[in-house]
Formats: sequence, C-alpha cells, structure tokens
Amino acid sequence: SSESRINSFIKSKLMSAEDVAQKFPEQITIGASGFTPAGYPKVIPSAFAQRIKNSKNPENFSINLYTGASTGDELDGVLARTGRMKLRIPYQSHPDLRKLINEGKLNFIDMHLSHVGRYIREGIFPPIDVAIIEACDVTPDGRIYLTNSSGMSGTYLSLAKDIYIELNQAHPLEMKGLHDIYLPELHTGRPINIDYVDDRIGTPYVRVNPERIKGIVLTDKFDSSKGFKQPDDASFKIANNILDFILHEVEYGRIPKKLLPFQSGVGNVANAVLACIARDKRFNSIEMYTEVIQDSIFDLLDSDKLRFASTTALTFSAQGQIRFFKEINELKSKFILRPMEISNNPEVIRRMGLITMNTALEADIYGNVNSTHVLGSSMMNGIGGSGDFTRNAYISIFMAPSIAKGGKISAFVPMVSHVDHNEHSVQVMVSEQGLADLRAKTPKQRAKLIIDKCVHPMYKDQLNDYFQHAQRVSFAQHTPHDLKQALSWHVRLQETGSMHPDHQQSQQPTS
Ligand code: 0RQ
Repeated sequence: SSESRINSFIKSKLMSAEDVAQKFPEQITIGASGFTPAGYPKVIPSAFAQRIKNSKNPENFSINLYTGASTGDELDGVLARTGRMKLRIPYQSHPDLRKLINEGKLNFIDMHLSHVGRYIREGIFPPIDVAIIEACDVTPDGRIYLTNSSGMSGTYLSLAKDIYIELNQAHPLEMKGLHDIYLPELHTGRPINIDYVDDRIGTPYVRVNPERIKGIVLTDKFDSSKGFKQPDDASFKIANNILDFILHEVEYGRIPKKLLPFQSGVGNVANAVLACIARDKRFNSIEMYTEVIQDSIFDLLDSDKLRFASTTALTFSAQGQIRFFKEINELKSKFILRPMEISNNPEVIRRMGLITMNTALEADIYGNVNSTHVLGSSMMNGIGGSGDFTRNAYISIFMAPSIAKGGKISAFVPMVSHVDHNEHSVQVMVSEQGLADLRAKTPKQRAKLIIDKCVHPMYKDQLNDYFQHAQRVSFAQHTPHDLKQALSWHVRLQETGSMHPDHQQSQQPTS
C-alpha cells in the first residue's frame, strides 16, 4: 500500500514540486528518466515551467534536456512551451518540440541511443545539474527502484550534481525486480556478459549515496502514451511478408527452428507486426531483445507465445498499464528492463543475433533508408535505436507502407532525401506489396528487386522509368543515377503537393 512505501527516509525528503522547482538554477541541464513516453517525470517539470512563466525575466532561463528517448507532454511539452529550451538530446516525438526544432529555434542532436551515455560521461555534452527520475521506491540506503523505463536513468543518477525523485505511487511495489541495472565501463571495454535475452548481470535498483537525493515528490500519474491505431490491412500484409520470409530462412537453416530474438521499433507498423505473429499459427514461441515494448505484447501473451522480453521501456496505453499492474506477479518472470546502454549495445546485439524490424519513412532503389527527415530537412522523431539495431543485426529488416498521405507520397524513391541507414546495413526491404531480400545483390539487382516487389502500382512505372533512364545517362554503371533528377520526386512533392506527376490521379489511389 502507499502507506508502507513512505519510509522515514522518504518522509524526511518530501517536498512539493513547486519547492523543487525553486531550487533549480536558471541555466540548467536536466537529465530526466523516460523512454518513448514511459517512466518520465510528470510534475516537477510543470512546476519549473510555471516558475519561468511567473518570472520577471524569463529570458534568463535556459534549459538543456537529456532523456532516454521521447517523453510525454508533462516533460517535453511543458518545457518546450516555456520557449527556453536550448538543447534537446537524443530523441523526441512531441509536436511542440518538433515545431521548435524545425523552425530552427531549438538545438536537437539526433544520435544513436547507444552513444548517449559515453558522450555525457566523457563531457562531450554539458554536465548534468539535476537528475529528475521517476521511481516506485527509494530506500534509506539509496536504492532507487525505477518504473516503466530504465533508459538513461542509471547514468543520469550517477552523474548529476543533485537528484530529485518523483515517487510514483500508481506503480505497485511489485515493479521492484523487473530492472537489471548494469552500466558498461567507459574505457576498458570488458565484455558485457549477456548471452541470452533473460540473462541478469546487474542489480534491480540504481544505488546512489542517499545524501545526493535532495528531494522526493509524490505522484500517482500514468504515462500519457497515445495508444495505437488498430493495425490496418497494409500493416498485416507487411507483417505476413516478414513472417513468410523468416520461415523461408528457417527452412534454409539460416535461422534456427527455435528462431532468434526479435527487435521491433516504435510506431503503428511495428506494433501491428507483433500482433500478427500472435495470430499466426506457424509461430509458437518468441523472444524479444528490444528497446520498446508496446501494447501488442498482450497479443503475444494471450496466445501464449512470448517466452521472454528484454527491453528498456514498457510503453503502454492506459488500458495496457492497468492490465500489466494487475498481472504483474505472473508477468514479472517474462520481462527484464535494462539501461539503454545495454539494450542498445552493439556488442550484445551482435552476439545474440537479432532479427530487427524498423520502419522507414522512405527508401531508395539502392536500399538506403531515411527514418527521420521529411523532404530531407524536417525532423520527425530521430534515429533513436534503429541504427544501433540495424547495423548490428543478424538480419535487418526495414518496413514501410508503399505510399503515404493517400498516395501523394511514395515510400520508394529514386534517391532518399536523407540517409539514416545506408545500403550496407539494410538487408531486407518490405512493404504491403512484397518483400525484397537485398543480401548479396549488386546495387542494380537491388533496384530491380525493390521496384518489382515493394513499390505501389501507382508509382511502379515511374520508378522503373527513372531506373532505366539513370542507366542510360549515368556517369558510371555501378550505382546509376541521374543527379539532376534523383531528387525530382521530392521537388515535385514540395511544389505540387504530390510526388505523382498526374496530380489528379494521385488524389484517388486505385489500391
Ligand atoms: O503521418 O499520421 O500524419 O498520417 O509519417 O507514419 O505509417 O503511421 O508509421 O507510426 O510506424 O512511424 C519512421 C516515423 C514511422 C517511426 C516512423 C507519415 C505518415 C504518418 C507516421 P500521419 P506511420 P509509424 C526504436 C526504433 C525512427 C526511430 C526508430 C520512427 C507518419 O518508426 O520515428 O525506428 N522511426 N526507432 O503519413 C512524409 C514520407 C512519409 C511520411 C510516412 N515518406 N514523407 N511523411 N509519413 N512516410 C524506438 C526508438 O528508437 C525510441
């Protein structure tokens, strides 16, 4: 119960969010808990935003915000709206932040999540003044038990000058034990001894000197995850194409019968793929080594197909959260939450041999993938962990519905307007139209496959025309391009609102 949680140490540190906010320096670097709206602080940031708003000189304030990944409105939203955020790393998905970034008013550094810890520990980024960490319990000897995410919390707790805890009593104390906290050493590069998804190598808590904890604020709020769109027809087709491919690889002995662990990215499409595995009779037991678990995990649990899931965040809708808490005692044996320096660690990913599935905004005929930038310049969310997983995967899969915005955009283009994952790391490309296995193919073979298998019928001729034309006019024949036309689809989208030359037709895609 909440009564038993408030031990004498917690009692001695209790403060209001407003009092905490008063203690913050005006120029502040915050290291906050939170990863893909899971386990982020929910009341102290609002109080700090209010302090700035009430101030006679709001322009004196400046905020650098470091997190694990994206967070909710109660952190990213309220601080963005102060207008005083100056630096944000390493991933975000909040509309107000995105707007500031794309207006050029906020410095956002989009980076591989596995690099964040080192950059901060080595002083490449400004040092952390305060850590604001959501926890479900704190002991007098300084053990901090985290909530729905591990993310960067361990690192921020070890580095911050001052620590403030949001003790979230909505979380049952049974959450204790889910986490496995272990941080890699900085320079020695000693092995991280994880061979299997369920290996534990650390502690279920983060340990700090209790004197560094300057205040504890009580809360009882759920994470504000948006929830997901119901998987649509295109997502199910993408999923089925992937599942057929995996079984094909099993048949050829390239994937063992008991399969390999899966990583699955953020968003609607990724969520749908897992829902499909749950429904597919050909799959009966799967493991996950990933960074985000979404509501689709319940489909796997209901079909009794989840053997084990290792993640750094549990991103649930309110309904999913209620269910997780209700069943926590049974579920605990199937989950580990790891720091993102471990969940995304290239060494561990490479050793375990993962099947990784991430979503592209667009891909080009040679297999380069853009996951982050609309029209080459407008930041969507960030690369997040997709690069950590893709580059080190056993099999790296990229998925995308073949068209977006009702057909005004083709996900498959002559040349991507920005590259996050290059042709060397992308092994399989899949849309609802089909799947292209790009391994051991030349650039021209890849182009042919992508055009044949993945492109929407309304763009197929157009893309094939480009490829043929490129081979005629290209400066060289290894990776043929017409540099004058390579980005013409994007230019057309910008100028006419559609990549399709027949603008009328593109308003009504045929399928
Ligand atoms: O916009 O909702 O306004 O229609 O982009 O697209 O199809 O709903 O896909 O939710 O799976 O997100 C790449 C953004 C996909 C995500 C991305 C528009 C489309 C829609 C979203 P609307 P969907 P998803 C681990 C892995 C990078 C980080 C990553 C992402 C909206 O998966 O951020 O993988 N990935 N991390 O209409 C313009 C195009 C478009 C386009 C789609 N070519 N141009 N708009 N859209 N294609 C997790 C972490 O790292 C934390």
